[in-house]
Amino acid sequence: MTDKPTLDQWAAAADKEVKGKDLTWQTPEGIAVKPLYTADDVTVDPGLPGFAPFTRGVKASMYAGRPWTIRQYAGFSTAEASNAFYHRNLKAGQKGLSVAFDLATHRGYDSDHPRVTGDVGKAGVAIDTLDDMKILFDGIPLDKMSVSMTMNGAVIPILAFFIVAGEEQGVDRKLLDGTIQNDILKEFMVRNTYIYPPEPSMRIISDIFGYTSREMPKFNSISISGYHMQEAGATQVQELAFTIADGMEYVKYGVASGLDIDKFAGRLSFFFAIGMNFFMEIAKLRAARVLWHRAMTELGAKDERSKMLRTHCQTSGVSLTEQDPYNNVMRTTIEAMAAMLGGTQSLHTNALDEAIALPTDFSARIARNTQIVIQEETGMCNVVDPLGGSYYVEALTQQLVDEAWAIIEKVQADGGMAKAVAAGWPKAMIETAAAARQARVDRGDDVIVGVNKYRLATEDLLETLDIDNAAVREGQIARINKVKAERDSAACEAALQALRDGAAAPASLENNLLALAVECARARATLGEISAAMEESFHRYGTQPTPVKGVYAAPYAGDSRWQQVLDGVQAVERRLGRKPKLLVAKMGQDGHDRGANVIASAFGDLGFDIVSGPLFQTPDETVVLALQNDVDVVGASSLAAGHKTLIPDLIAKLREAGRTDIKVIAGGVIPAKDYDFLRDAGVQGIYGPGTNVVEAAADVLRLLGHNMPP
Ligand code: 3CP
Repeated sequence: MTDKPTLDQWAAAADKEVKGKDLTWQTPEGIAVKPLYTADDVTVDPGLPGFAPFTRGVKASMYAGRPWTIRQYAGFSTAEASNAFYHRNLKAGQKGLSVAFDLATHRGYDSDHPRVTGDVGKAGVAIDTLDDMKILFDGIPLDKMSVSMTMNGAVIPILAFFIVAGEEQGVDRKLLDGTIQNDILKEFMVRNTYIYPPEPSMRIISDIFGYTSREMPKFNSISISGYHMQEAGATQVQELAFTIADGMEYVKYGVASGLDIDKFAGRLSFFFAIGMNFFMEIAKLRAARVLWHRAMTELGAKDERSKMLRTHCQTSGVSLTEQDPYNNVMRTTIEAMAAMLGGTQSLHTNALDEAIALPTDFSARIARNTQIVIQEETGMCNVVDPLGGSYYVEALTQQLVDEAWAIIEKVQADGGMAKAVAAGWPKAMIETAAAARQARVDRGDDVIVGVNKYRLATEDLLETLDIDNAAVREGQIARINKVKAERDSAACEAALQALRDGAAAPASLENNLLALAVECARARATLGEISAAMEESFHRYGTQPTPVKGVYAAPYAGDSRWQQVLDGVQAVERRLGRKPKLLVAKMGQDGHDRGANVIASAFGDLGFDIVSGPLFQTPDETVVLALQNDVDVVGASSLAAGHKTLIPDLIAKLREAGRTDIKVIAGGVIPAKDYDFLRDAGVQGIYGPGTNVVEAAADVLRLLGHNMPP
């Protein structure tokens, strides 16, 4: 009988095979992943599923008892169109609903508001009135179907409409089942669909906790979201740490508002992104449960249900590519498997065209069937936590717990997440990670198949969905006018006045903003009116972007192409007598600023003078900023489908101002089929997803008359 080989013998054998090459992989979170894990690496017993700290899952039987909810996030144009889409999907095997609202709704504007002409019905459904909400759920019993609503800014009017829509369906509030995202801290950090400043926004959340814990015991009052952090470029450790820290902050506010922790904590839920780092994502969900259990124990929860982290997951949008888009089906499948192996409660799988447009019926079917195939064909659901006990997964889980807890402790030492967000360091950490990732991709260090490796010489055009935004807006405005004409205006005004008074007064049971807004919804006030009533006391919040410096440039030290572009910028500078000036503009209600910030950072590192425009500008405001700063180029970043309305408008206004010399370029999520339209409108450079930023800068230099070599 031969002796059992030792670890040293294995190391020697492996070393010989690879001729001494170091096989340790440094992940973006700075974790050194070894090529082999053994029992020696497992330091903590993960216990059993259904028992604290729930490392192996929140239910004892997990998917063997009930598979996760197939919950596809969707909504577009009108309530009628979205309702029809939901019915088709439910018939085809989807199990729960998840509503996407348009950005006008998110930001508390009715569709007739002049600031939102480019946003209505794009990237989600327009909801202005209770009538819209009733149509959205027509034929969908709100006591039987669990409905998730991704809403953070205009959370009070949307939840009020939902409650009254249920009421008018004859559903008792106690039976309303679902989730509202209601997670404002991450909006200030990464997603930017806030309306009010942080302090009143936190009051809104406590008021919702208070109302739902009394009136809607089955409803999940928040979905504490790391998803958008990862989308904005956060590493998995950052996503994990800041999400748990956000959750702790909400619990502290709830308790400070007078609520008993165990009365509301059981209905807090979570939401994570699942990207391509397969085992890291599995370990992340397991680590999240351990961390939440620990955090809630520290915060004084007694009931085990208060300490149980239940989560929704969505496969990663940023991992999808516009190039060779059928690869996205494989990416999403791998990510869906990570989500289920990590033990998610609910899952959205992205459609293959989701990097560039809203899903079509075809792409939505493939996305949904990705989950159905895993659930019904593979046998994967029959064993609880099948990776439990994997040396690698257990070791990684523990490592993530430790790394994330260190950040959580730093947040706590700084006075909690609200203070950390106000200080800005979590956002800066995420933006630094995003710029570093972009540089790794542009340099080819991180491979993206079909983008920076194995790129196709010619791409087939994919059929994508287009929304006739003008028609949707007209229809919405007609309905708003009809509702206003038919309602009892005195009763509506009285309800709105009570809400105004409630917002002006300190938080209390009588001044619960959701309860007051439910009265407004019953009286047929619009979403914009309800939001404006609170805005009178709370005011509207705005922030100024501050791009990070030097992070994008760092890995390019000694790179010859980088130097060529740097030289080009300097040549243009000599000719102009000043640095070339780029205004990075964000128009419309689209708050996705990762792309704009990465461009501002990278172009700044290359020597451009950058003007970072504030979020939510109108084309008029952007022109004023361009003229005031006398820029050479305006780069419009668009990720929410407003490009066909807002960018041509901007160019027209620049022409009116006699500044046809200012070049306009566009970047972001812009489908290839819109390129000709934009070029005809005067756009001189278009940079879609997968653009190499250094090459984009070279292109801009050409636009500025520099003879830039290819
Ligand atoms: C579950 N149940 C079980 C078992 N498993 N019972 C017995 N045996 C089992 N094995 C029970 C649960 O206890 C629960 O009942 C019921 O079945 C439903 O299960 P669940 O796990 O609670 O699932 P679900 O209702 O789907 O709720 C999932 C969570 C919820 C809790 C995560 O918050 C949710 O649906 N979130 C979705 C969030 C979402 O869709 N977000 C979209 C973001 P009880 O309740 O009675 O216990 S889209 C954003 C996109 C980017 C952007 O923002 O722009």
